[in-house]
Parts: sequence; C-alpha cells; structure tokens
Amino acid sequence: MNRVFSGAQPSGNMHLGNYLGAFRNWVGLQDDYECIYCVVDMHAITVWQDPAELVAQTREAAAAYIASGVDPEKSILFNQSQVAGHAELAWVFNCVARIGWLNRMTQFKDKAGKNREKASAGLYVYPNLMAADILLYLATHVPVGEDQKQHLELTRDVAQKFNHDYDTELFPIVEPIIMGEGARIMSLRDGTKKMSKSDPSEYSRINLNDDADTLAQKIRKAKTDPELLPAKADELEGRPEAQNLIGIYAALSARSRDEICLEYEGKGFGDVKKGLTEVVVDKLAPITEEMARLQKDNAYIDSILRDGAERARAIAEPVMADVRKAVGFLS
Ligand code: AQP
Repeated sequence: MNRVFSGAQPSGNMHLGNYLGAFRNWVGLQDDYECIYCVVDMHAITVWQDPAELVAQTREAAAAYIASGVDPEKSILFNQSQVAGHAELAWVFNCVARIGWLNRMTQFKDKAGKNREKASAGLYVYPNLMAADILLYLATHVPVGEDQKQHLELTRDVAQKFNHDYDTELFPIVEPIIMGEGARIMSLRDGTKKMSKSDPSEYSRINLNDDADTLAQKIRKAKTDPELLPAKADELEGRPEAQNLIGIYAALSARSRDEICLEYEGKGFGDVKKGLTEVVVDKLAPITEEMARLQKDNAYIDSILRDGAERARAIAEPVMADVRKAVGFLS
C-alpha cells in the first residue's frame, strides 16, 4: 500500500487554515493509504518556542488531529522528537543537499525576513529535515498545499541525489497529492496574507479552540469592502478579503463559490457574515468540543503519541540501518 506522511508544527493555536488546508484532507486519505501524521515539534523550534507552551501546543495539535477525524488506530500519530531517526537522517541530508538548493527556498526568505543573519541555522536547513521526515518512512505520497510544493521538490532532489551518490534505490521519488482549490485560507485582517499561527493579531485567524462568541466576534470584525456581492465568484477579482470569506463559506458548506455569490447577490458583507458565522460555528463546534474533551486527559494524548512513536520507530529503524550502511557508517 502507498504511504502518506504529513505534519503540522505545534507553533501556536491550530486554526481554520490548518483544518481546511491539511487535517480535513488527511482524514479522507486514511482509507486509501497507510498514513503517518506527525506533530513536527522539531520544525517548530526553528523559531523560538517557550518550552512549557511547546508541550501544551504539541498536545493541542494531537487533539486537533484526532478531533478533526484522524484515527490513531488506523493511522500513526506521534510527535517528531520521539523518533531519533528524523534528526539523524536530516544530518545526512544536510550533507547531500546543496547550499544553492536551500538558497532558492522562498519560505526561508519569507520567514527569516530582512534580518537573515539573526535567523536560526535550523530555519535555513528546515527543508532537509522535512525531506528526512518523509523519506525516513519511505513515504510515496505527501498531501501538499501551494506553499509546500517547493519543499517537496527539494525532497525529490535529495532522494535522487542520495540514490545516485550512494548507488542505491533506497528512497522513492515522492509524489505530491495536490489539494484542491480553497486550500489556501487567508488572514481575516489582510486577504493577501496567509492565515497563520504566528500572526500577532488574534483577529487574523479562526482558532479551532475558539468558542462560538469569539468566532462570531472575529467574523464580525473581519476586514471587508463596501461593495455588494456579484452573481459570480470570478467577479470578486481584486477583492482579496471578499474572496477569502466566500472561499471559507464555500469550503465549509461544501457548496461552490458561485452558489454562495448567487445566494447573496446584491447584498453587502453584513449579510454574508451572518450566514458565514452560522456555518463556521456549526462545523467547528463539534471539533472544538472534542478537542476540549481530549485536552482534559493529557495522559491519554501522551499515550497515543508514545504508541504512535513506537510504531513509527519500527518502520524507521530498518531504513536508518540501510542509510548507515549505504553511507559507510561503522556499526
Ligand atoms: N492559511 C492556510 N491555508 C491553508 N493551509 C494552511 N496550512 C497552514 N496554514 C494554512 C497548512 O497546514 C499544514 C500545517 O502547517 P504548519 O503548521 O506545518 O506550517 P505553516 O504552513 O507554516 O502554518 P502556520 O500557521 O503559518 O504556522 P507558523 O505561523 O508557525 O509558520 C500545512 O499542510 C500547511 O500547508
């Protein structure tokens, strides 16, 4: 059976972008693939994380996966740092990947900002750790959004170069599973910026643990424009905030953007926001409740992660043994 690997960073509150762009899709893949879903805490520390908060956020991420429908019996769910092979293979890949490849990564440029000299070295080699995450399990498929396509290309380049340099066919050339439109959810404060855990404004994102009143308030305050709704979604061109809200509405209600526009044609965003609030509360309330229930029992979440890590190690260890042999590490 083909194998999927994916993960999210426990770098803050999980939000609607993570749900629509990742978790919701992961759930559907569980029937057709052997799935490994990781809470990538080692990626999270490429930017500063308070240690106590990292522990809490790791548990919250695991709760969000499960509450969204990831089944920890069917899929392997664990946090990255519990399987040492990620770090070990990433080091080997640091020596396989070329600096020129890393220099082309746009996410590093975005995340490091203007003061690149002050960014962690980990942030720079992040794509090599991501390649290790995937290839440690010989994963064949990775669900990706637009923003991760470049990193997946690098994973394919690393696998090819490793196989070539060490004269082996150990690593598969991983295929992307491209997620459909609506996969990119934007900030509620700025329709040109992605909804993100690290955005300092709480009003920029819908968190999976927001209660109904908070959700309603955030949607009410979401930036819009004074124009009315057109009959067709492509007439929203040049109105990024409007496009984003209609996109969220469509994604959560399983209707097309055109259908939503037609329903609100000639009306303003006050009306759209009322309908959107109902849909968001309706869809997220069961997830929020389940997350809250799970998070009351840390011992349960920890045991799921430990069990997942054990199953992950069982796959990773023979692969690492092959890597060490191929590279020439004496053991
Ligand atoms: N706004 C988004 N729209 C659609 N998909 C999104 N994802 C994240 N934000 C959006 C998808 O969620 C998965 C996990 O992401 P991640 O946590 O590993 O990293 P990220 O993309 O860097 O997420 P954030 O929220 O922006 O985190 P910070 O602020 O810490 O960098 C991925 O599949 C991602 O595509």
